[in-house]
Amino acid sequence: GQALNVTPASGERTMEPCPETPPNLVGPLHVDFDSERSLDQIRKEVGHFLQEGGRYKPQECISKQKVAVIIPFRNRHEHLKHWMYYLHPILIRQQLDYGIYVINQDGDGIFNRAKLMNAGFSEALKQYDYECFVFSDIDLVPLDDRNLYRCFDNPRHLAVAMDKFNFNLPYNTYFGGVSSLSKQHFLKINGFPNGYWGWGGEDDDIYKRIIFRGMTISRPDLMIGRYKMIRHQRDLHNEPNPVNPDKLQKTQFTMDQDGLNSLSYTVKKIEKDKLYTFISVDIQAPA
Ligand code: UDH
Ligand code: NGS
Repeated sequence: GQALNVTPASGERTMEPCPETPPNLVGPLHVDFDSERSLDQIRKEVGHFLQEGGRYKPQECISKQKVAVIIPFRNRHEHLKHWMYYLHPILIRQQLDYGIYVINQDGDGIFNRAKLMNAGFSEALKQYDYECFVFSDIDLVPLDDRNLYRCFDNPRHLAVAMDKFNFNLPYNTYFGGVSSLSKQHFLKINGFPNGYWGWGGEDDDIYKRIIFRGMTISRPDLMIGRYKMIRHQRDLHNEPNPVNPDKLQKTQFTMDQDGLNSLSYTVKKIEKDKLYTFISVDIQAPA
């Protein structure tokens, strides 16, 4: 039918939904981790677009989705700077209504990536009515801004072509690095497992949860899904845990008891930086 263009009253502007494809994307990006960047410099360069706590919302249109980016974290401050420097401009060009949540594991106990992401989901929802959750490692920067940090009809795996895997998937069911799930998807799988302490397997468990709940994996193509990883040594207190792979045999039976419905942690501190909200959580880690 005929579009009725009602002239807005003086000073008022009618806000349209943002276009399906953001108009300002540039495609392939140059990314390097050589430069020394200070947080202050980055706050100056990208901070003026942001609200306290690493929040952004486009002025020109209404975003399609409210997106919380959840980053499991401990002692990777160098990586944090690179991530903020590259990701904020990308997410702004993608016209997202977004917030960045760095979920810091308090203490020196064994690291638990999936439990931190569960805590991040819960904490982000206390801050804003998010409908989409992007879970990202701190050491992964996309090499193409057409890789949209939003949610799709099915849970999405975004980091499909990492440089360390020769810009390919290491195996077909790989779900590590960066992924997105809508609030609905996340609730449908009872969140992520809490019992994967140390390195390995939690991403495979999440993959299985998704399949067992009748969903499939959405992915960008291998050109758009390219990533550069920041090289690093193995962290302390995150050794490969030999009991983790065995857990994967039981996911189908344990997923209803282990997840969002059994999540327990305490918040130690919430700090709102210009570039991110930093939430320190005690996740009751074994020494
Ligand atoms: N993470 C932290 N601090 C830690 C451990 C993990 O912030 O101490 C977070 C961080 O977001 C990281 C993610 O959890 O990107 C995944 O952990 P990881 O980077 O240790 O996993 P990855 O498989 O590396 O990338 C494993 C060690 C490889 C050593 C290779 C030596 N050349
Ligand atoms: C698998 C791990 C995953 C891990 C993937 C890639 O073996 O958690 O390797 O690891 N699964 C298990 O341990 C059961 S990587 O090459 O990045 O070190 O993500």
